[in-house]
Order: sequence, then structure tokens, then C-alpha cells
Amino acid sequence: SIPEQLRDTWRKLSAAEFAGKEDFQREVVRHIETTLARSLYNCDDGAAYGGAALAVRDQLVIRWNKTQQNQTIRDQKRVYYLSLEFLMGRALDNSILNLDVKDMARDGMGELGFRIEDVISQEHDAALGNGGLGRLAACFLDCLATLNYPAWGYGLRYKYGIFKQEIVDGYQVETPDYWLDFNPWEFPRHDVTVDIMFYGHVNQYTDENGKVVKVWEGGEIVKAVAHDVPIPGYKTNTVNNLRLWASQPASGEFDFQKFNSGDYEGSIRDQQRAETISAVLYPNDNIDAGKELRLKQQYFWVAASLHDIVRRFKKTHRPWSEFSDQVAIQLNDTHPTLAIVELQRILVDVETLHWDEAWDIVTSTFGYTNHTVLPEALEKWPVPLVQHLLPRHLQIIYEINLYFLQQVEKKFPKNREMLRNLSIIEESQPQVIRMAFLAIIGSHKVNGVAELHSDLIKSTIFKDFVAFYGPDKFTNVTNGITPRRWLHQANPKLSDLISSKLGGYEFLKDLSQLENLKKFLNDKEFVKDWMDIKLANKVRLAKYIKETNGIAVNPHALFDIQVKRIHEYKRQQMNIFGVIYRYLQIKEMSLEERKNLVPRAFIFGGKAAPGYWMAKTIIKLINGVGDVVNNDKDIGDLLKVVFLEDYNVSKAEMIIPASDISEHISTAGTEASGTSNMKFVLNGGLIIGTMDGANIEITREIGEENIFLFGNVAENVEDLRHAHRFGKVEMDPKLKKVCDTINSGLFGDANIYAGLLSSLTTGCDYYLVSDDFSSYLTTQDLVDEAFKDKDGWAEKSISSVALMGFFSADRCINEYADMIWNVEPLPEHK
Ligand code: 73E
Repeated sequence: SIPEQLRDTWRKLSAAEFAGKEDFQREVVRHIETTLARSLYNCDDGAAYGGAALAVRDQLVIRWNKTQQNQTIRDQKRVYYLSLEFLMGRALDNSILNLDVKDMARDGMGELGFRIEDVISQEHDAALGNGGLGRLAACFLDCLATLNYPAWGYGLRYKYGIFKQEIVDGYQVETPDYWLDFNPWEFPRHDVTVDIMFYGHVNQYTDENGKVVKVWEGGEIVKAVAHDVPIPGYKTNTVNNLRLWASQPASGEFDFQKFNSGDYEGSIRDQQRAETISAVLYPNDNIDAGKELRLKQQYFWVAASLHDIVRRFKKTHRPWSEFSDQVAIQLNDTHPTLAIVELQRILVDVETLHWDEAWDIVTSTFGYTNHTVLPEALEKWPVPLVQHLLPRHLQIIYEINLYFLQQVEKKFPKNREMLRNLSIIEESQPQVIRMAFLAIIGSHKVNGVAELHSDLIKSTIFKDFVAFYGPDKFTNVTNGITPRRWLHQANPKLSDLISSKLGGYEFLKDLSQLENLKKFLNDKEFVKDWMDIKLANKVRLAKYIKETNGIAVNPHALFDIQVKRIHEYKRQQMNIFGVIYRYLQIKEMSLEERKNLVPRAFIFGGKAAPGYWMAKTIIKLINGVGDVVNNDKDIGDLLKVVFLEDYNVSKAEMIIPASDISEHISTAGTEASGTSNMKFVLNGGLIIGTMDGANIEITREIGEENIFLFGNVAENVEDLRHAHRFGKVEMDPKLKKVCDTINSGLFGDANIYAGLLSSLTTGCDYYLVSDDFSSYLTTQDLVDEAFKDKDGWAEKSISSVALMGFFSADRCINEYADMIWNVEPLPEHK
């Protein structure tokens, strides 16, 4: 660092925070003219975005540096959130809002000739995630910074995020998402690197004290390079760090021997192989693809992150026994479970601690969050693959398992079944490692993400662990969302209206204050403003639909939205079957009868995993139905069906505020939580849903009168499935009618949909569409009736929002901090 006597000079010259609009504008223009080498003659929206982003970024960096210094000086326990996905979306708008300089930015850019909305929309989404799990990680980062927790995110810097979806002839087509052409939000740290080893073998040596030491050596080395992203909190000086690792060849250069001998291709092959590790995000949501490259990604990221965490701890010269007083590591699902093994390896092999002492440190450091009970999503790695890629880690896993099973044997003597049920190793062909079991055994707390889900994991997939550990190791932290992005940023008009009634924007930091909105339920002007904002948001979406899909949607129609990953368990198929039934009904109605109908626009969006054939068929059917319905002159405004291409975070910010009703209709017991349900309600939309995930707690908070619930409950699912398997279920006649219509070829060649339809019959209807279809339709009729009563609908909308405080992710973070991490916020620095 700089010598004491020079520091005054340095400090005088330190970068300063904006004093006002002119400062901001000066920085924007300076960046456009110098950093970007443009001028007022060739500055388009893209360059204006660049200038604005760089100017705002400078402000973040000033606070970021101070936050990091402050955290080092205070030297308190830190939280490390390990997630293979961070679905961040856009950063400029979020940064401006969190710095509380939106008005200044709007005026400032306006005077320079640019509309702030146009500038903001130039930004490419940071789409390093699939869906809810990745977006939850992003919301948590916002909250950690807003609440001043000393926290770091650790992830992978994918060169390609989630693919872009195009719809061609009604089918999904994937194209790569290269998002790094201009990314001002990351700082490559070429000086922060870690060498990561793969393959190789384990050798045993006896050291000078006669102790046997195991050394993992002779493997292939890949270099991890840190890329840091500043994470600003809302109206606080705290700016935390998200560290993403990129893979590079260890030497940094190609193989000169090969090059000189004329093998140019061979010389860069190793480089490409190394870079492949962080090249692409696996595009599967709630499915485990089980590919070797995925395991490589996991170890690469986990090993680099742990090295970094351990290096930071060692700088404080504390004894190892204090590690878990300084470090809490949260595992976002099982994807980072190898971190448990890696820390044990570092402590035992490198730092030469005794096994038991090391294991105590490990287990008091980690917490594990489970996000799904779907069997196809539970990670299991084949033993031979792990043996090949990470030989030392496999030995350690065996040892962990051995000691654990000895405990099991003590508690349940001679109980072979218990040993088999609890073993980390599943005795299949080949043997596989159950990563969730390893995560449980290596953590001090395990949590689910909504009450029902946390109960379900205790009574099903982890039942025997509850019997072994007792129930206290398992807990619940119901998911939440950040109201900064999902209200203030996505729906500025509503946020402004709320603040005008609640006396400022404090509610964005304490969402329970929304309760005070109830006082205005009878304030006619307020209610009108509220519904006018909803209409304006619908008009905006209708305009977008017209531009992108060419479909004219009446903004006064009931907007019924289902946007999320396409998955059979989420039951988009049930939704579109319902649409088909509605269409058939309308066709049979007289003109007089039609006058009573509520016009409805069904709006869908979401990506299918590229290899998930059934999900892709569902997309095709939605588009097939849309083609028929939207072009049927006889139907007009009464029914529209829209599939919005390439659903992502920035589109969600536009779509969610425009809903009247949204659909959260998963088979009971399958959706762990869901978080878009919370986003829709917070924006004044109502929901139709099943008794699943967080829908249950949303109902408890906002009241049954404000939600449209239907369908079977989780308790009945097993029996119903059993009945289907034994052919004891007659198909609902209405659903039969829908199937017949699809089979008639009305929506395109019936062969395309054969698999989808047979899943209901020969496939035993695993997701129970036929069991819930009739109550789904009945409930949709109730929605229509309720929508006709405009005042009643407005009352439901406002009173729901008033009671959504619980679902702020600030509440989640405080619960994690309290129950799992045992960390305190830092006092905010100047
Ligand atoms: O219910 C959602 C939940 O709201 C759940 O399906 C999702 O996590 C959300 C946040 O808690 C989720 N994603 C995955 N598992 N659960 C997953 C699994 C493997 C790869 C990618 C994502």
C-alpha cells in the first residue's frame, strides 16, 4: 500500500461520488468520448447505454472498494453463497434505482438527447441461470447487500448463458446466448487465479514422523480466473461482491512444442479444452443431465471458491478451530456439494489436521438448501466417473460414508435396511454417489424452500435422515423475492402510487408496511389510480405482443398469464387443454350467450430444456392452438392465445405487472416453492393455483377470498397415481373432448401430439391432469365471474398486495442469518 506521507495527496485525488446531475452528465460524455471513442455525431442508444453504464459503474466501484475494506477491517463472520446459477438480468436500471438516482439519470440523459427507457433496454440480460433457483440466488444477493451483510456470491462465468429461444413454425429453436461482447459490469482479476487439478492419482508416502500422507498428483491443471461483479444494496453504501470463475489453460499459452512441430491445431486444443469448462450453462431446470463436463464445472468452481475462502481466512492468522466462526457457506442445491469434500481434503491433506477435527470444522461451516423432490432432478454421480476425475475425493467420500455408517450402526444396530437407505453410495450398476445425502451429512442445517416442501422432504426423500439425526437438523426458509426489482423496478408507477400513500419508499426496505394500504381500500381515487396503472401495464404488454407476435390483444380482456420453464409437472398442458375446451364452448354458444363472456387473453412464455421432447411438444401445441383461435373471425376478442418468445428476466419485468390472473397449477407436491407466484401478487395480479409450494402460504397471508385454489392436495397424490396405474380412472369427459379435438388434426398433424396425449392414458397420467381438470375449469369460471365485478376485483388486488410483506426476500435472508449462518450485518460505512 501507499506510504503514510503520500496518502494525503492520494486522498485529495480519490474518485468522488456524483454531487448532482451535471457531474453525472460529465461522466457519461467523458466515457462516451474517451472510453468508447465516440462523439456526439455518432452516439446511438447503444453508445449512450455504454456511457451511462460506465458512469454509474464508477459510482458503484467507489462504494464497492470501501465496502470490501470495511469488511476486512471489521473481520466478522462472512457468508458465502455458492450457486451454479445467478440469473441477474439487467444491471443498469437496478444500479440507478439502488443508488437512488433515477430522476437524475432520466433528466441527465434526457438533456443529452436520450430517453432513459431506451438506454436501459440496450442492455443484454445476464442470463446465467435457468429459472427460479438462479433468480432466487440473484434476489438473495440484492437483499444481502441491502441489509449490509458481509457476503460473497460464488459462481461460474459462463461464456454462454441460457440459450435464446426462437419460435419457428410453432417449434422452439435454440440459439447461443453470447452475452459478453460488451459487459461493463464485470472486472476480470487476472491476478486472482487458482490452479485446479483433474484426473491424476493418489500416492501414499510416509513422512518424517512416520505418518502416512496421501498426495493427489500427476493430474491435468486448469486455471480459474476471478471475474468480480459489484452488487449494490438499495439505499445503502454497501456494495458486495459476486465472484465468477472463468476457466483458462494453466500455462496461459499454447503448447509451443506442438506448434513448432507443425501441429498448430493440436497446440490450441488444450487451450480450448480448458476453456470449455466455463463455456456454457447447462440448460436443464429440474433435470439432472449427469454429464462429465457438468461434474467438471462443479469441481472447478467449488475448488476455486474454497481456495479463495481459505486464503482469506488464513490471512487473519486465526487457528483452524475458529474457521466456522468466520465462515458460513450455503450450498444452493446439491450442485456445490463437492465443496464439503474439498474442504475436508484441504484440512486433512494440505493443512494436516486430524480427520475428526477437520470434519467438525466442515460440518459446522456448511448449510444445504434443497429445492426439489423430483427424482429426475436429484444428482447422482457414477462412482467410476468420480474415481477417474477426482480420485482423492472419492477416497474421502468413502471415508465420510464409513464413519457415518458406523454411527448409523450404533444407533440402529443390525439394521441392514437402514444402512442401505442412508448410505451415500447407492448399490446400483454402476454404483452412484447420492449428492443430497452427502450434502446432508456434511452440513449442520438442511432447509427446504416452502413449508409444504420442507415437510415433504422430511417425510419422503430424507425420512431416514430425520430418524437418524432427529428433526432439528431440518428446517424451513420459505422463499421470497426482492421488492426492489419486482415492484420498484418492474412496476415504477405502482411503486410511486404506494409511496404516495405510505409517505415514501421505506416500504421497499420493510415490506410489512404495505399493510397500511388497507386504509385506502375505500379511497375511490386511489382505487381508480391502482386499476389505471394495471391497465397501462396491460396496454404496454399488448403493444409488445402486437409488435412481436402480430396479434392484436384487447387491453380490456382478462390477461391470464403462465410464464415459467416448460415442464410437465408445471402443467402448461392443462392450461392449453383448458383453452381448447373454452374455444369449443364458445363455438357452441349463441351470439346472445357470448355477450356475457369475459374476453380472455391466454399468454404463455418459457423455455423447454433442449432435450425435453414432451416440453417441446407442449410449446408446439400452444402455438398450434394460437394459430387456429387467433385467426378464427368468429371468435374475435373473446379468446386470444399468445406464446411470447424467449422469456427472461427483463421480459418478466414487463409481463408480470400486466397480469390480471396468473397460473401456478403444478401437481400438488411437485413445485417446491415457486417465486413468480409472489411476484405476480405483489404487482396486483390474482392467482389461480393448486395447494402446492408457496401458494399455500400466500393463501394464508392474503386470505382464501383473494386466491382461486383448485385441485387435489399433496396427500392424495400417491393414491391417485396408484389408481391410474391399475387402470381405475375414467378420463374426465371434458378432457376426452379436448383430446378428440387434438386428434382430429385441428391444431396440426395429430401425430405430433400423440405422445402428449398418450401420457394421459398409457402413461398413467403421472401429473394427474385428468384428476384436476374439471375443478380447474370450474375455478376458471369463477375467475370470469369475479372479473365482471370490477370493484370486487380491485379490492382483492389491493388487499392481496397489502398482505404480501412476508414474501420479501429480506425476511428470508434474516432467517438464514439467524437460524443457519449465525452472522450479523455490518454497520454501514461512510
Ligand atoms: O419451485 C422452484 C423453487 O421456487 C424449484 O423448482 C426451483 O427452485 C426454486 C427456488 O427455490 C428448482 N430448480 C431446480 N431445482 N429446484 C434445479 C435443479 C437442477 C438444475 C437447475 C435447477
